Amino acid sequence: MVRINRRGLLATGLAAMGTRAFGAVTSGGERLPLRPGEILNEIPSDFSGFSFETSQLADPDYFAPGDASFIAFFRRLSPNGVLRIGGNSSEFCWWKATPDAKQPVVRSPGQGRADNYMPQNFTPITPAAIDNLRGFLDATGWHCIYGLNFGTGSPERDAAEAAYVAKALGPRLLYFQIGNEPDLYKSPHNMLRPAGWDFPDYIKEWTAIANAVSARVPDARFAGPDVANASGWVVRFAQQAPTLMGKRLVGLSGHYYAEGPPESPDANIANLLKGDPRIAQRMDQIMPAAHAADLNFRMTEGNSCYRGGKPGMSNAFASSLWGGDYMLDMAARGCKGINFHGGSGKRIAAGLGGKLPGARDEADMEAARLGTFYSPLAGNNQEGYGARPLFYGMLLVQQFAGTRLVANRFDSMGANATAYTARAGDGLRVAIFNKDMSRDVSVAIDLAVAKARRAKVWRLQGPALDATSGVTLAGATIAHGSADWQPRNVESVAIQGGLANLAVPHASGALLFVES
Ligand code: BDP
Repeated sequence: MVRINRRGLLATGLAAMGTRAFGAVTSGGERLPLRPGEILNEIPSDFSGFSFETSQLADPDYFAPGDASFIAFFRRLSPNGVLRIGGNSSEFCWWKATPDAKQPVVRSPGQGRADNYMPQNFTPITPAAIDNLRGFLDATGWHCIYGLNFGTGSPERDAAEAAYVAKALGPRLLYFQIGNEPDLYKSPHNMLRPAGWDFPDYIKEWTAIANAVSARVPDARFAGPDVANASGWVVRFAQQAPTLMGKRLVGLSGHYYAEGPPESPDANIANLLKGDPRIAQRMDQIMPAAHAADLNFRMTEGNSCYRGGKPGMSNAFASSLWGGDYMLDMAARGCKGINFHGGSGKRIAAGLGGKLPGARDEADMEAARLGTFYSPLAGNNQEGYGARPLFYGMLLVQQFAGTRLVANRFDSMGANATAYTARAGDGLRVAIFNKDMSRDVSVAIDLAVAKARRAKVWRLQGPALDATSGVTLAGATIAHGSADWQPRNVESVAIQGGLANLAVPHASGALLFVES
């Protein structure tokens, strides 16, 4: 087991491991000294993933083994990613085991309230959808996290659904989650539980459902608590759930939305790229509890802006740089996976009580039809799929799958730029996100320690931060429909005296592959 150090924390015995502080500076350049002995995280092969609303399964052909375009995009991103099913709609979906099964009668106090952002309409999920989901997972090579209904479900109904899902998905099922963002249940926007309901009530109800599921699914596994914000709940869950569920409890989870709501003028590109202190605050709370419980933490649902995203930001080039940086920042803090939320605007809006507040006009509505504003993929099984800008950031990060993220001491000299470094086999990977809106950086990367011989670079580029098309990785776009893509522009970077100098213009990213 590799010891994981918090970012910025110097491992003891570093000198003994043969590393030293590299102090290279080029004239006016930013410095990137590596700390290859200080391992921050082993990035698993299934680090990347998508998150979709459970209600997408209402169309049993949405995830289907014959949807070549959708499958091609999943495989383009990763041969072994994670598809998480959940979201607000998971709280209003019901298991329709047979054609004559009756929709359960559920009273939800949020019904009819303008300030409520929950579906309030019930969606049936049928065995055919789950069978197709299995075929889709087999065709993509992906695994699934399946969310059960806590808000309006019952232990019996959840157990019946889980029994079918576990059997149909087989080894493609990673684990179940129960409930979506339970820390928000008592808020007026949600109202799945009354004011005053809190974590002790949650863990009691959660355990009752988990036990009912375990009775029907002997090898059932669970993760949680899939909170919206409350890192304190993740800590308490890490402390209590293993005692209650033993080895069945296999992971911790939580969500993250960077900005929102979309109507707010503060939800803008400058703020998105600035970085968010809540990330460190939450992870500094979560990771010690995760380590103490010997559990991994996954960010199972999130994106650039809640309530369906903000057009011109969430579907623009800014989201490529934000998404790539966010994923590696989380990895550097110990996170073991990221699922960006998406899917059709119709399903996302329905999951928000029929609202999509980001949409300003017909063009926005058309964009949302193909994939809500923050969705990494846009399309459907008739028109084929295409990659949104966020997908390109994810594809860059995918090059870190299976590597060991190591520390560095990047000095951006005041520019809004970040750098991530990893050991990959004999070589190194270096990602630099220059999120600065005006300052170019020229980074002196000290590669002496890697005895580097050769380095090449892929660029992450777009016409402008608010451009919703024209994004490229390594000079190439990902083809609509087929997901075909291969690097077109691969620059060689000279290494002199152990230093590689890499210019990264403002509003762009770079991924350096170093061979030893
Ligand atoms: C989360 C919900 C998800 C929504 C998303 C949003 O889990 O269903 O689509 O927010 O607001 O809170 O966009």
